Amino acid sequence: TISHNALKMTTDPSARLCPFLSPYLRGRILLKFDEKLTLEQVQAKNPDVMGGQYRPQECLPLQRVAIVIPYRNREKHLLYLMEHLHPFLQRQLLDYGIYVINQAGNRVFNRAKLLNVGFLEALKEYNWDCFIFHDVDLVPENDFNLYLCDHEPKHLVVGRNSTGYRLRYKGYFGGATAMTTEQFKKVNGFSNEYWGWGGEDDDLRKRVEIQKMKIVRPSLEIAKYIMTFHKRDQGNEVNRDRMKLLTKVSQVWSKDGLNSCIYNVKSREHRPLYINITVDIGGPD
Ligand code: UD2
Ligand code: MN
Repeated sequence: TISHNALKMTTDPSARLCPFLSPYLRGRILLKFDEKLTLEQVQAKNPDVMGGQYRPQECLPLQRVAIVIPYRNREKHLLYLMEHLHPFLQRQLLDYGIYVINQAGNRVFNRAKLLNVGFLEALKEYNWDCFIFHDVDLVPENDFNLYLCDHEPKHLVVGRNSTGYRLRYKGYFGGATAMTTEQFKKVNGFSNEYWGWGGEDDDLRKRVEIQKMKIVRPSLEIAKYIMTFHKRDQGNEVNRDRMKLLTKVSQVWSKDGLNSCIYNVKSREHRPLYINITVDIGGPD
């Protein structure tokens, strides 16, 4: 389903690179969430998104960006994110695709392993340069928060409404992060061993530090998000092993990650607004 437009454009001498700062950016927007919004309405507003992908025709995008969303049973959050993220990414003039990685069954949730699956599966479809690992319930407020990768791993969520728009703690690396395909391979992706809530984002930060990479962040003014209200989900209870796991990162990172990620894809569908991959990732032993 992926056309080879980008390829054609690179061989076309008249093709021009898209600007780093697109003229369509608007800055901070007051986000509204309409209770009655439907998927059909969001689809109708995004006729140029096809099978979860979009690419501007007017210029050659700077990067091919895959957005990967760990998911189970958060329909409303996904709808709001689709409503806001598509126009946001289009204003940034990106060549992008949105992958929703849906955990099959009722076993304990594993955000990090789902994100590894998304990375591996997305690269089977297209030569993505940049990955944005993105919670389903976070909506960016300001389109100057560019969904592009940097020379170092980039943390996109500096502030959220629910925590007074402040960095939660020094080294915090959760919510939404941008890493190039190379950067993510270098750290062997996320650990697959974090079942339930918490710790997996700190584990990734440690992997980044072990590789002597440095986390960068946009300014607070720009990197603001709304997290739509939610309670802790069933099947995603606090992971009591997380502190213990975090003490072992330097010993296990090279054996636990992309190179040990075992899973079974149940279905892959190019829906109008996103690519849905439903996957069985097993459970803790
Ligand atoms: C924080 C982090 C998140 C992650 C988590 C600990 C922020 C903004 N986010 O989120 O990145 O590190 O702590 O694991 O700091 N999900 C589902 N269905 C479920 C459970 C989870 O779709 O049943 C997905 C969904 O994309 C959600 C994400 O996992 O946004 C993180 O789970 P959460 O929202 O319950 O955790 P939260 O808000 O504490
Ligand atoms: Mn959340």
